Amino acid sequence: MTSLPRVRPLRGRLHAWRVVAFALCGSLATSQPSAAVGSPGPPAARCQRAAPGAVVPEPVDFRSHDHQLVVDLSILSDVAPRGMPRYCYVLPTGEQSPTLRVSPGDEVTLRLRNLLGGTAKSPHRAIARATTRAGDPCTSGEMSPTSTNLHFHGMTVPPVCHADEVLKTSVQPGDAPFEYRFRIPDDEPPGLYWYHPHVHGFSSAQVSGGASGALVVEGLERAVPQLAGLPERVFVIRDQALENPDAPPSSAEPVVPQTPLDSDGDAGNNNTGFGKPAKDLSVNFVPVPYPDYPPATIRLKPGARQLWRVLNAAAVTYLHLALLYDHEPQPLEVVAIDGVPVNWSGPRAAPVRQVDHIGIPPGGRAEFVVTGPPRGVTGVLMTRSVDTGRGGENDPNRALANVVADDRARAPQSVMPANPKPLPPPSRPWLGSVAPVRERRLYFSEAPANPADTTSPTVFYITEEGRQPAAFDPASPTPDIVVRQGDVEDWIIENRSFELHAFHIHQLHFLLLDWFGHPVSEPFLRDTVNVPYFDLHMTRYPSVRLRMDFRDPAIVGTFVYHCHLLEHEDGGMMGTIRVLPADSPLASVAVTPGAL
Ligand SMILES: [Cu+2]
Repeated sequence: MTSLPRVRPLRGRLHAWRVVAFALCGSLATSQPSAAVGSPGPPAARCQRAAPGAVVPEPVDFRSHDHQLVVDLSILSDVAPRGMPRYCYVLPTGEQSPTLRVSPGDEVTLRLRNLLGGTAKSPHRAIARATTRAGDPCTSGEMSPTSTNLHFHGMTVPPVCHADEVLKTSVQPGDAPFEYRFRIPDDEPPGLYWYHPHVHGFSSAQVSGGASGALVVEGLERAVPQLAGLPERVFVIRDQALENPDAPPSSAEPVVPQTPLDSDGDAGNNNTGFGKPAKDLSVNFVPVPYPDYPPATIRLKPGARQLWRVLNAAAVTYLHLALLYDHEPQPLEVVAIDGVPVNWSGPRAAPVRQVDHIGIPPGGRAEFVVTGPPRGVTGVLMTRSVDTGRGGENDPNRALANVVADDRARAPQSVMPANPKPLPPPSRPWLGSVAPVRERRLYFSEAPANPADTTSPTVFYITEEGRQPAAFDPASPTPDIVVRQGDVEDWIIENRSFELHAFHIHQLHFLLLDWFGHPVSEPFLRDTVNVPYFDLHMTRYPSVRLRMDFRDPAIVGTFVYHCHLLEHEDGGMMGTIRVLPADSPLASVAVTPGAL
């Protein structure tokens, strides 16, 4: 799988890692009253979480009606019993993190109320405090522990206030509910997207505290007819600070070297597949804490086939999923990546890609069909270890959930429509067949804040070749990159650091052309991709080549690209891009040394 980090095989019973060319290497009514949140309740009970081992609940579905989705969400925070901050999105009816379900052409009205209480801490507060102009939430740019906003990850929605703008939009506690209103584009690929806060300096704290939810653009069965009539369910996998940071690893694990902490205080990669992880994981808020990883519980009728829509909403943790029955990896029939059907390039592409493991970087999504275990067999959904580099976090092997064959298992709450109409043909030529007008080279790098003190905090950069590395500056009025709407560019993203990074850009999808020197031919698009880490034995920096699509006439304005490991983004690894109107003079587009 080309966009995956290189991965160690599990000891013993799993098949050896193979290089795979395919780069996978009860609903509520809308129109809730807007002011119905009322008293948020006692602080310790605002963001309820399940007990370890619990049956994985499905997030409540919140569907559009008559092409309108109207939803009131409040963001709350509290402190868990062991002192960790929690965040949650709550409906007026009390459910957390609803799955918003829309169709192309629908109008979304989302009223966000900020009820944060000020429990967040960020090591990057000094950076984030650079601009403060409180008042109008569209222009304030306030970035503080209690500021918040929303990003609709993957959606091709305009980068303007009230739609999907995160550079200036900031909602404070006490503000009136802030209204997001936008139309789902007619050509939005059907699949799994998500929403989360995007306040620079505080994204990691809020997201790892639990502020995230799924957004489904309906119609995947229109691209993949094999899905017609299939039950489907959403799994949101989050990470959070360790519940038991001082515990030794389970005695069932081999003894491995002590992991050093990285500059963020996370357990560093020990390159064994075992030992203390950087973060705990949860599955739809059912925690699976270190050191014993008590699996959550997923029940299916024996042999039942379901579409699983899996979102990696972790702030820093890479997922590498496998489904084992009697220790044997089971086929995962992948139908969409990052909200895009795997046959998006056209009818000649296969609608289903079969793999037996799949990597998902932070921010990424994978949608695949599984077949439940036969009667009498209990399977396990696990995440295998990911080698994040000598400078990366420790992402060891661990179970996520037992997958139990149960004749009495409840049917999932959602079923794919039975008689799908085919999707209309795309409005623009396939991105892979469009010649780029320009090539740029960008690179990830890291450096200690004080060059004379290698133990000082790490500053994170993403820089266009030819410019000086500089941490993201929210006060800067000058975009880092300027392009023209209508253009297609190739971007080479290099990694000059010793850890994995995940490149993400707002407002558009891109085509992966080359991963770590290997040309790939993917008939689908992504919005988040791994960039392999550098190590001293390498003779050149690892890179990916991406074809960037600025043809969408709705995407004009200024937005961001960044690493989706949110500790890195908060620490400076973000840049701005301005897409000028198509008729702008060419001279206004910065042409870099790598231009074609
Ligand atoms: Cu990163």
